[in-house]
Amino acid sequence: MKPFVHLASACALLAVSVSASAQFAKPEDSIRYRQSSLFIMGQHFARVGAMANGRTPFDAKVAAENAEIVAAMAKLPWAGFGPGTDKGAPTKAKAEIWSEQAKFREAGEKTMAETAKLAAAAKTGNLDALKAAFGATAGSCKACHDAYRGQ
Ligand code: ASC
Repeated sequence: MKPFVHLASACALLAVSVSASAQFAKPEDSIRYRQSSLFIMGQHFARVGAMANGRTPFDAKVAAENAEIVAAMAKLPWAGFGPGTDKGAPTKAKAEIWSEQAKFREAGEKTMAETAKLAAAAKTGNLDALKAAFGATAGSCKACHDAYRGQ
């Protein structure tokens, strides 16, 4: 069962990567694509975070809508890190992304998993569940940024 699950998710990831990378005419487009999807993800994640941290009143519907967008956006950036896209436009992406591809892919998969859990938690309407999932998701963002995002 387990190897099959791993294989299935690897295939799913590959399918996303292949179909999305085929759209990119040049490295600059890949870089813009990954930056754009991460930017949109960050904007919606911040709205969830404002509620999780009590800076704005908790509205379960708004939280769920935003978390849903975060989870959808989290699927996209990875296809934008294809071979030869380490330069071509201003980018903070570190060389380790391409020299440690298995580890980078794992970090991406972790973020996709955590954002899926965030969306599920938001759907329950339970603020404590949202707070816990927000913290775990932020941790996965930070781990990847610490390892793979430069200045
Ligand atoms: C955010 C955001 C990130 C993460 C990260 C977590 O809100 O835009 O990139 O949280 O800062 O440490």
